[in-house]
Amino acid sequence: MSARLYSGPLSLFGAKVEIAAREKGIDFQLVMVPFSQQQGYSPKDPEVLRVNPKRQVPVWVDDAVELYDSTQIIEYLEDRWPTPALWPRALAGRARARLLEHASDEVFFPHVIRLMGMRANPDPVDAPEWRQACAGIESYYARMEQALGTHRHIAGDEYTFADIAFYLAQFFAARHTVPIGGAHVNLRAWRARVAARPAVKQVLDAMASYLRSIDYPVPEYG
Ligand SMILES: N[C@@H](CCC(=O)N[C@@H](CS)C(=O)NCC(=O)O)C(=O)O
Repeated sequence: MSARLYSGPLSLFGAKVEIAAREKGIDFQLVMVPFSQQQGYSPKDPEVLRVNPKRQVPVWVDDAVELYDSTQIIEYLEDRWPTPALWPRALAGRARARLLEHASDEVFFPHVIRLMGMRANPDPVDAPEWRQACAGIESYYARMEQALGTHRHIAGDEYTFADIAFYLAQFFAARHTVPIGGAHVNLRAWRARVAARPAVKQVLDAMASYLRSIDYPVPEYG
């Protein structure tokens, strides 16, 4: 049986794995679990419940392994399908790319999650928590703009999992009103470079179609 990836139509972490698997040309089946804006991930997919005690997507199942957590899964994909490599070969570069992938999920994205949580409030823009989350996103953009400099990619010149993670995270930030501003010329050029990759385009186009199908706005993502 071919490998299966359980994901959701608006799952950043599922999309991270899907892009990585497509970049590597892996033969896998994408299973979109039940999801709606109103009900969230309900009912939970039985395979997700069986494999992941955290009851979350993404879940990866193939003949050799059953895995959950996007970072665990991409590490396995890299070991099992090493070409094309999505971590740098050199030790320091590899460590830096891993840290940036982690920071995208655990430092940058939590600000976006805060914005998502406040959207239901009558006037979230007035709340100090809203302004703090926006400031956190903006200061991360400023740091990445500086760090990127003339490099082609987030962790140096090679395209890595760190690019995939941060590309998706900034797309969600843009969806929640904080896109990369025009002053960040390096970051915007990087965003266009990553968006042009066929694997990224395929996954983002599907996410954008889903958003349009439920009448949600789609930010500029190229
Ligand atoms: N750290 C996990 C996060 C996974 C996660 O937050 N998944 C979300 C969708 S993007 C989910 O399944 N949420 C449903 C729930 O928590 O019940 C990863 O990297 O895979």
